[in-house]
Amino acid sequence: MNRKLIAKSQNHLGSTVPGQPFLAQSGVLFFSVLVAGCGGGLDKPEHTIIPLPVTVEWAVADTFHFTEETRILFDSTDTEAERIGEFLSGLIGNSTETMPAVEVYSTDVPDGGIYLTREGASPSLGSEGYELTVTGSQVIVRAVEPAGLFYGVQTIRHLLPPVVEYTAAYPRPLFLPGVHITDQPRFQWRGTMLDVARHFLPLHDVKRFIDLAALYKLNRLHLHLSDDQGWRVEIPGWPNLTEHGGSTEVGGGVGGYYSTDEYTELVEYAQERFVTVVPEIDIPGHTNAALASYADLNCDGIARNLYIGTNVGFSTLCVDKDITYEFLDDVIREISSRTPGPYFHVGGDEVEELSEEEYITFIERIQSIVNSHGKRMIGWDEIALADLAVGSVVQLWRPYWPSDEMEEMDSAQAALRVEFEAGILRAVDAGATVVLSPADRLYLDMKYDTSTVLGLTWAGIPDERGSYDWKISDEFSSLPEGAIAGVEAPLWSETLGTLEDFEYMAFPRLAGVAELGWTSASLREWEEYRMRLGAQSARWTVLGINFRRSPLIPWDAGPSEH
Ligand code: TNX
Repeated sequence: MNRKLIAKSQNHLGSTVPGQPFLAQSGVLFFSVLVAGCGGGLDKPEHTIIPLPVTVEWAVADTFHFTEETRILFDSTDTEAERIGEFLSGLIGNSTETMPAVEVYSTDVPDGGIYLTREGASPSLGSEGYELTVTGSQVIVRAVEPAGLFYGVQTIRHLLPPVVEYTAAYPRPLFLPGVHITDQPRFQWRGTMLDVARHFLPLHDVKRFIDLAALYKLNRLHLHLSDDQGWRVEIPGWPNLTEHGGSTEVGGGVGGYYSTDEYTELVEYAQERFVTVVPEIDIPGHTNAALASYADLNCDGIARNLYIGTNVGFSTLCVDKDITYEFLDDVIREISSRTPGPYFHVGGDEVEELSEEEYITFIERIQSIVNSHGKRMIGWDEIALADLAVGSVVQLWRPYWPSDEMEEMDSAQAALRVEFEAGILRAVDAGATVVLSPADRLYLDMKYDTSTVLGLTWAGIPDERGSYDWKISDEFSSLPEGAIAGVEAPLWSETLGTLEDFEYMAFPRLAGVAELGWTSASLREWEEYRMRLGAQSARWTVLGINFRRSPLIPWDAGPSEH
């Protein structure tokens, strides 16, 4: 298909309808007739940008060609824009003969200029939005904050061919189609979680995961740093935690941990990609690795054996001992001091060895410790039992939210759901916000289908469509919109041993979660999305991602230009 046909289909749509860039009903029909010839619906996506931007207007007569004269420009005081410009220059340099120079902007954007600027950006773009304008002679990215410039550059990346992702053997011509995009996310929390406790991932693997998350404009990386099977971050003064507690993992393999320097390196690496690390130390349960490392943390004073199985619920810190709180104060202070983001995750899930009263008292005490170190507490949804402070965050994970299915449930199960909802709403009333990670939709460790070898099934088998094709505000209609901080897809690793395993469970679903968090429900449409998703395969292949070639997705789909 040549560009003229796209032009025609666009002309037929007329100027872009705000909030509905190209999915106007008639447009889809006309487009599919032109492209597919007959039958079958949409055969080629119009572009391959994920998450889908708010508005995309093509200026098809214009094409910006990268040449030896191409320069990336930034305002003299904007060091962040310079850094983002260097990133873009590196991408372009991968496939052209010369890397574009990154230079201070002086007067007018010259022909061949790519200008990254915070001047003149509309405040309505918010802290992560951007405006991208590509004409025949210039590219301009405007944003209020550096994050927006970074996301504008990620969109440019999606408009460029996959060859920019690696050092090409020989130079190739590169160009960008003429376009005007305005874009900003629906939710401020667009996250994923790595369970490095059940199986440890070395630093470079986590960095790679951060790179892949940033490509899809995800902005939170929750790290599950401790569990029964392993303690994964060094705490000064408590060396046994990592030396002994970090020495193994599920199945008995060699574990590992991040030194304080490595952890610092990781959070900085993430921050440079506008990803906030959310460290989790799961307490009071899921603590066998700590209980094996220090006998004093146990009520009976006897150190536990290391644990390499996958049961949950059997361990707890001794909530009656002072040393428990001295220990936790050290842990929370040390990690918080190395974490630039505002959150500290305390886990709080699946505690079977404490009474409800003991649990509540513990969580409230920990909340004040977290706050005393300048952080906001976040925890799994069980923490809603406690009195939460304004600014605390509840991460909803249990698939217990009331739904239509309740009509078929017995009354005890239905009552449990009503109570669950009431608990979360009570926390919201107290000033907490909610991150949505409903396990039946967003748990990336759930199998894709019954034949998937890796993964678990306890919450369901959400395939690519199941995790993407739902409306947050319909399913969680009783939650005030302002109370929903966003979405996060956890990747638990009981069954995942290597980065390849992690990638297989995350891709393609993580791209869908990114779009769920970024793009309004009114713009998302499964049939159109699966075309854009299919078109990621070329980029994922050159990036070496071990993704699942799901039968639901047309993997060879791609706009014919690139
Ligand atoms: C539940 S989600 C857990 C984890 C498991 C996961 C496996 C949550 C707060 N607890 O301990 O790893 O299920 O899917």
